[in-house]
Amino acid sequence: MPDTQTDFTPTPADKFTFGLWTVGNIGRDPFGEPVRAPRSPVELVHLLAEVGAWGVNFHDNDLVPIDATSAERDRIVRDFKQALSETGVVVPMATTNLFTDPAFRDGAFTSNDAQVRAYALQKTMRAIDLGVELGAKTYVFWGGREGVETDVAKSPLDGLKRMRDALNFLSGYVRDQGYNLRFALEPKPNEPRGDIYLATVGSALAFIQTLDHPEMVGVNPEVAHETMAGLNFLHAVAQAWDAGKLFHIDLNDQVIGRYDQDFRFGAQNPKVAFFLVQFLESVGYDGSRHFDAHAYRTADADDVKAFARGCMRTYLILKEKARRFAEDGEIQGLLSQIRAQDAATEPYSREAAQALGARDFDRQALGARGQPYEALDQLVIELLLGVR
Ligand code: GLT
Ligand code: MN
Ligand code: MN
Repeated sequence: MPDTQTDFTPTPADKFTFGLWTVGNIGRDPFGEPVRAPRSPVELVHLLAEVGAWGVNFHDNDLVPIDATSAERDRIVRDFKQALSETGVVVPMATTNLFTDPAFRDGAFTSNDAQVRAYALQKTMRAIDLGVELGAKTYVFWGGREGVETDVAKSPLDGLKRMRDALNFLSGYVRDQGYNLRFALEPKPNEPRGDIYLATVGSALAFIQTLDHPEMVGVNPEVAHETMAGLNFLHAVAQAWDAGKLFHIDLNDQVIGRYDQDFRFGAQNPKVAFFLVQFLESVGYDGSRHFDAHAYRTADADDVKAFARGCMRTYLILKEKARRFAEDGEIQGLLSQIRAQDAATEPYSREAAQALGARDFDRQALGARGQPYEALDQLVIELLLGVR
């Protein structure tokens, strides 16, 4: 039965990555202490290699503690590089922790304190240097603390201006250093701030066009974040792709209306995950498939591996389902039926406008036409449930 296409074993070509903070999550939450022992970056690289991941991503302080001396930094980086070369695990993406330290309690790039903003820029320049040294080509900006609990604290226009100033400064830095690095903004509506600036993928896409170097900056949409906002994740990803801005993606799962859950990919909404995988594979997205998720707090060390394997396996199963969808005669027959009345929209010309103005439409006949979307959707459900 299983052949090379259907044994669901991850390969480097799948570009599956995890952050150190994902498989390294120790299960702390606002109500409870850690439940899992911390593991070193070296141990986590070996764990990722064991489960078959291609790459590892990190925040500066996932690797090097914020208070490390430069000698400690050098030793940590040397050991980490050795683990990478022993395992073949690569570093496609890096980012900065601008949210844990109390200095960032009122934001980093958008703090009301210019010294905090300057410190955040310095910390990010150093973290960019570290990421590039380890091979990162994408640099993520998740502004968890960039926001407010009350709008009396800060004008949202100041928030936007300060974000723009910071990104312009850092684009200048990357260009000046000659780094081959692109930025990916990761929107989120709330948590940990009451309201985070640039709350959705759409907001980020519009904001990017106001930057000094928009060509360097794209987005890193996360399933859970758009879902928290009650939005359709596939539509957000499609818009990013359409704009040439899908530089990275954070895959996980989330129930609408709940706290930020970061569940295993496909754990909650397999149908949503299916259309997402089908989209990424069909358009030819060739970036990392980054699982920004963590195991349930109930998980022990073995269950963390089950979590990581589950993310990748579900992706590959859904990719196989997408292949079957494309080959399913009944599904494709209904799709052709739906598209039978389709034709390209004629571009504007005076003649085209005149012809359209003179055309007769049978409005009642148009309104009387139905579409077999119930039948088609049921076939998708049956495909996903494994009976076709
Ligand atoms: C944090 C957040 C994620 C971001 C990470 C990058 S950190 O865990 O919840 O969505 O991608 O900063
Ligand atoms: Mn998240
Ligand atoms: Mn994320």
